[in-house]
Amino acid sequence: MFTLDKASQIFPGTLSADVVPAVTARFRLLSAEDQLALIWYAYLEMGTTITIAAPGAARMQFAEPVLNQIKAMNFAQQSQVMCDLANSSDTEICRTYSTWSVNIKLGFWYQLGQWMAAGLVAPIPEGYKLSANAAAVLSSVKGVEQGQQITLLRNFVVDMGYDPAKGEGQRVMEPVAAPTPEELRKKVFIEGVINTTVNNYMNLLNANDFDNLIQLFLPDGALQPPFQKPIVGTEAILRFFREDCQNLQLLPERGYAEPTEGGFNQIKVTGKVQTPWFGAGIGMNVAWRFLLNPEGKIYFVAIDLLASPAELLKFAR
Ligand code: ECH
Ligand code: GLY
Ligand code: GLY
Ligand code: GLY
Repeated sequence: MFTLDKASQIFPGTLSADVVPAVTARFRLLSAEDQLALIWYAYLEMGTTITIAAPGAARMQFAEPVLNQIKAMNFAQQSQVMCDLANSSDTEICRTYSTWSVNIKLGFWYQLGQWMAAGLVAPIPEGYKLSANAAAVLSSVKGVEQGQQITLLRNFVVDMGYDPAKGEGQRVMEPVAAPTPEELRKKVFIEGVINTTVNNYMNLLNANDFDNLIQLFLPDGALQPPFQKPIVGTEAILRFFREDCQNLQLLPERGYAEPTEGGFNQIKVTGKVQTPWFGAGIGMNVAWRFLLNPEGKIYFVAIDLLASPAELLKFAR
């Protein structure tokens, strides 16, 4: 029968954007000063073509005490805090940072970026010169498509801070908003796939209806986000949905379904995903690889960030 390991290998011809983990690994080897400057330059450059949405108050309230603490510091102290975060030093602020959900971390840096631009928080020193390695990493970041760029930035931000519990500790997340009312929900159409579970998955996730969405999964089902290990079991998956997946826009385009052993079905769908941070400004090219049991419950689904737009049209096994 299917094991998780075997399930994760369905549709092995799917090419994901390996450049993301590769560049992330090179970034991690840089000094804290280089890391911060590199992000600043990349962020400035991206800002010339796309707009990032301001995080809402519901999210920012959690970061506010630390943000105010930083705002009250002098430039030297502020620079130290930012370097500590990049260095994953064991400090109070680094420990607090690590308890935050991804979107709170992003909101925190969004605010610091605004304050850096306004002169309220220590800027990257004028004339700062990136090391040769950092310059090479920056040029790699600039060279990839935008969906891959924001994935890199997000990785950089997620990796900062100091977590003594290694992800097992208490998590601070923004409140979960009410699901979209039934009458306002739009339904997806997927060319080449007629499958209730897959359509429900897309529609329920788009409506932030996580309590119904989780019912589509088997109790020991798994979901594998891009470049991550599978999240196993409905309790952990539901927590991930509530913490990390609000207001995503899934735009599946086409797919391919076929029966496989034991009465299971494997279904690959490709299309785009938008994050609320950039709205329609950035469509990430993704594939969903589903493995459904004979009753149509999800045993496994992987979400891959695709290497290139050409992957959107590839359905061979
Ligand atoms: C400044 C300089 C100093 C250092 C720092 C700075 C600030 C940086 C800032 C960066 C902001 C970056 C942001 C990035 C957002 C990226 C979002 C992404 C979202 C991807 C989502 C996907 C969803 C896929 C999924 C699907 C499913 O079906 C299941 C769930 C799930 C400049 C001050 C640090 C401010 C805002 C990449 C792909 C489709 C798996 C989630
Ligand atoms: N945490 C997986 C993603 O949002 O990309
Ligand atoms: N990972 C969730 C988001 O980007 O909004
Ligand atoms: N404004 C960005 C977000 O809600 O994720």
